[in-house]
Amino acid sequence: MERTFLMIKPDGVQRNLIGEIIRRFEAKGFTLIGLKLMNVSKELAEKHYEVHKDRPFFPGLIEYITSGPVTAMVWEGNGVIASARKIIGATKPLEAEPGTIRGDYGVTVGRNLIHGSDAPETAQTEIALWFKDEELASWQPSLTPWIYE
Ligand code: FUP
Repeated sequence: MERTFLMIKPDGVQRNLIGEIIRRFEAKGFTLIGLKLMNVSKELAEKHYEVHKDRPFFPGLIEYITSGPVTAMVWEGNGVIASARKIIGATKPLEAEPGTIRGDYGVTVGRNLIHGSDAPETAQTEIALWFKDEELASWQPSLTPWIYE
């Protein structure tokens, strides 16, 4: 089963969208296997966004991510990495389709509510960066036979 790392950013938490966002992935049929509300250190934020370290928006991005608690999550399911990216929508919320999280709730790229891993390699790296093995639950919800053939 594939796994991805999702993080509700400080704006999503402050705007009381944690439940609404989790609901969308639950309703789709994916399984929540890791969940924590946490403050993010500058060091962790910089590691997570390392690929962007030379971009002009990097300092503002780090300030935003460390400005208040985030909701770090690991979700499991067939095709969950690409599917979660579709559910999240385009990076710039004004370009994100209505019906996506960013399309429904966001306006600006610097407050785009949620992060989702973009590929299997980044999912693996990000899960290892944010979670210890023992923080992840391995379980099969009773609905699984009604979601997968
Ligand atoms: P995404 O994978 O959709 O989160 O997008 P990126 O990895 O390209 O960007 C990571 C984060 O950098 C975005 F969520 C927001 C921030 N960013 C900006 O603030 N300005 C930009 O021009 C591009 C990205």
